[in-house]
Amino acid sequence: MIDLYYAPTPNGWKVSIMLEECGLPYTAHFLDIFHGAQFTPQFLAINPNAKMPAIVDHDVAGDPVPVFESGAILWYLADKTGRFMPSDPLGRKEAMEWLFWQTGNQGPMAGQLSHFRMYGPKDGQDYALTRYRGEYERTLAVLEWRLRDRDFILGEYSVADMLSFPWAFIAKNLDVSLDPFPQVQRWRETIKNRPAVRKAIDLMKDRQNKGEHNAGNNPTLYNQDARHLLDI
Ligand SMILES: N[C@@H](CCC(=O)N[C@@H](CS)C(=O)NCC(=O)O)C(=O)O
Repeated sequence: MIDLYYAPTPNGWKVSIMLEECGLPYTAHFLDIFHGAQFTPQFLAINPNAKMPAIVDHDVAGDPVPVFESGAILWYLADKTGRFMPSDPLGRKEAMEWLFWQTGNQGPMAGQLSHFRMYGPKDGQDYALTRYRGEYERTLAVLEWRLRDRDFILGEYSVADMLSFPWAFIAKNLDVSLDPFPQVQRWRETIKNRPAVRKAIDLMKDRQNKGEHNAGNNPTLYNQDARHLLDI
């Protein structure tokens, strides 16, 4: 059994998608990041970065294994199951490139765009919105190029797609049109219609933040600094 610490966001979906695709038994626990559940000593022992998603794998010889960071979790699960990851050295190299690309580029840029567009203060943020919309669109263009001559990022459906799909899935919420990105649209549609993906995205749907928690009213989530960790 695997414990999944989760909230229904694009970063959370990456892991629920992989668990559903692999058919692994798991128990999903809502991590209430809106009210500070990420800062308990118990959770910090699982993820010292105080964010979800994270998992604890009990299906191992010896002590349970905690894993944090979505990219590392998908890599770990791919190794554990032997699925959704090429096995040859060059294929694994490409998988690693796209994994680092997602977690170092698309994820942070989309995350900041989402923050300033959906949860940030409404005044005085023109530059932030322009900057992060431009960077997010740039990452869509990277995917557009990559998908011009293959069905999925690594050719076959893999962890690379599961990591990059969620932030492309919510483009409309980020006020970004996918019209200039026909390959991304085609790829997004194919992945969206996979039964495992639909199930994963519906997980705890009723707990989604539709804007009720924002920078104006929730300093636990949106105005963090070092003290959030040092004062524990
Ligand atoms: N790089 C991390 C990002 C995780 C992340 O940003 N999680 C957010 C929700 S989408 C979170 O837990 N926020 C709580 C907080 O910032 O206190 C990953 O890919 O796992």
